[in-house]
Amino acid sequence: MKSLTIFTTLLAVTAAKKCIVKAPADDVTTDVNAPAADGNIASDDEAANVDEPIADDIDSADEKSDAEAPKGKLPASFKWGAATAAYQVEGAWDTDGRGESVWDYFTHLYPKNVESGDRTNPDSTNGNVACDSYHKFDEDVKMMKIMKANHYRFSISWSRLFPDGVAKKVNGKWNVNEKGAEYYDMMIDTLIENDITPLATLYHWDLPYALHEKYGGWLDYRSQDDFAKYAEFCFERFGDRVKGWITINEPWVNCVGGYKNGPGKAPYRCTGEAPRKLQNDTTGLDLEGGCSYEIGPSQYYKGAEVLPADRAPQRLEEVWCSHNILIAHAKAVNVYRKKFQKKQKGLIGITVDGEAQIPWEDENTTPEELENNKKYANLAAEFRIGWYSDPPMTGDYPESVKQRMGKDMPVFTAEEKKLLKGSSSDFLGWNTYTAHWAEQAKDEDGKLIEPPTEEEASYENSKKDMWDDNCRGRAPGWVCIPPTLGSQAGSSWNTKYGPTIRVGLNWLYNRYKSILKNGIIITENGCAQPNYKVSRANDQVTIDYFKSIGKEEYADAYDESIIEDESNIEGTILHDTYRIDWYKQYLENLRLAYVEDGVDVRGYMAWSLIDNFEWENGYETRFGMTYIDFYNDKELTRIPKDSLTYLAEWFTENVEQE
Ligand code: PNW
Repeated sequence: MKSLTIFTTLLAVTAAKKCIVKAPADDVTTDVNAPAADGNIASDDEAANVDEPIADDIDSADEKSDAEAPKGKLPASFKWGAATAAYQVEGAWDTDGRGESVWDYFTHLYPKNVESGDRTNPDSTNGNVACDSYHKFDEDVKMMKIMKANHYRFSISWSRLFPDGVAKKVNGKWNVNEKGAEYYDMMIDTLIENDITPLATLYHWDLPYALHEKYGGWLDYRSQDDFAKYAEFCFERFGDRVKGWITINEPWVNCVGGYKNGPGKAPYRCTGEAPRKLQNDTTGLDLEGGCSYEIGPSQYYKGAEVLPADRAPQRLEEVWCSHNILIAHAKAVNVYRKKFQKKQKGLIGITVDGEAQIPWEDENTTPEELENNKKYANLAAEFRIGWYSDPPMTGDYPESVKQRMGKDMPVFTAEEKKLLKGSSSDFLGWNTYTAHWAEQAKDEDGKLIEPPTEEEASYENSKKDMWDDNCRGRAPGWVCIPPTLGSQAGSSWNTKYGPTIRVGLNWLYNRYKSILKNGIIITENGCAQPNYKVSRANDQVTIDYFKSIGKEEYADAYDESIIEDESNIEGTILHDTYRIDWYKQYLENLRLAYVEDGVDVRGYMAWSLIDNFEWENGYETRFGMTYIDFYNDKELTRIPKDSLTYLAEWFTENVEQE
């Protein structure tokens, strides 16, 4: 295998500190480069090798023994599996009494907000049928077996259990849609019979539409208690068998995608006064849908002004969505801890997403500038990840975010802080896909932009001096201007750069290791292969850039031969070499984070088990390790891709077998 050099500067390296640390999840004592106190990965000064242990500051005796030592493996207890989400796979949208979620309602209202390759097919722009896992779960289990999964991460559809979103227990009886609950009983039992441990997510973006109509969903503080009640039902009903709970999936994507960057994610709230476009033409492959005004009267917090129903999208919506969702998470955890955890002995945590941040450098970057960019990388990570991961760990938002947001930042009450603090201390879920470069932004004349002053601090100014992206720039339509950090995968926002998982694991672990009891679980990682919509073969600009800084191997460019060929399923779609290389790079970096850096990482869930409804990208972007022909195959036959068996091989070679 071609060796990848981890170059120090990209890892925001500080001086090497060598020490002996106990490997977290087993009894092996491992020689590691200890993570530095500033939140950045600690390594040696010079190049290190991804294939072999980081070696540069290691004396020759160590080098020799490292070279001869068997490759460090992950422990037998390592959680290994794949992930999906209810709305993306289940289908059966109105079967057995299921209620509508915001995804049902808004994809039906604005089908043009979803990409489709066949608009004559009314199910191509929504999750009405999807993979029909509601009826074909046995087929999914077969795929898990091929990859040798010992865990499966799935999500529960809130509106399948409580069609109007409101869970109530009256005289000892829940108002649950029993048929819906039986579906999850069946799933959980089937998994256990197959020696696969269920890892259940309570909320993966499919808010009951009734709550959106009633009070604007996450924009209203009442969502917190409704979520906690729904969670209570799930613990009570399924907690005898489910020992791993994830409260919320990716609050950032849910809130920023749904309440700001519209029309991407339901409920299609867009920043400011973006003009409403009416549902009309449903032909063609584009994204000409609209922002939604359909929303209930909301109060951001108790006692706040009541915002009228059917209003245009407002400033700060995603900030308040995040605030309420984080408190909702903490309230659900509180219910679990108080009523169930002791008896059921499960673990509970949140899953956050966000790019690891790599300080920008080019051939003109001075050492001082690089130091400054490292600071900005940490700052960018605090905004992108810490905003969501700090509250459930430390009980509050990062200082940097509060300072820069000023009076626009919601404030947790003392009681909320208490609930939040340590609410994800059992474990932290992290979904990792891509990395960003970060640096202090410059104006048109090349002068550094200063951070906002105290008076200037606001939502709009909070990041005025910060730049971070995985492309050097963005053209209209959010098209990437190279160079890019890693090669362009099949989604515009996603580039393949394996070290991101190692950098991010170190950042998170350094920040929370005194709080985390059972480490970090990678709850999602994966890619869509470059495809007819998003690809960039022979990316010479990126190759030249990496050459210019002496790190050619990081260009990771590809040629046309790996781009998915729609007319030939037997070709690059099933023989998904780009995806295989993705998993190879990321898993190797995860392994190194564990054996070399001493990061307590306890699991890895690949996204995704099967091709599925990729939100605004519909069925046109495939993240699966299993192919499904959504448009032509009524049976929705599951066909394993090469990556599914590759993962089984990786597991056998790199995880201790019992
Ligand atoms: C995740 N980004 O979404 C979700 O949890 C999955 O449901 C989804 O299918 C998968 O990743 C692939 O998209 C993300 O822009 C969407 O950084 C966008 C981003 C990250 C995660």
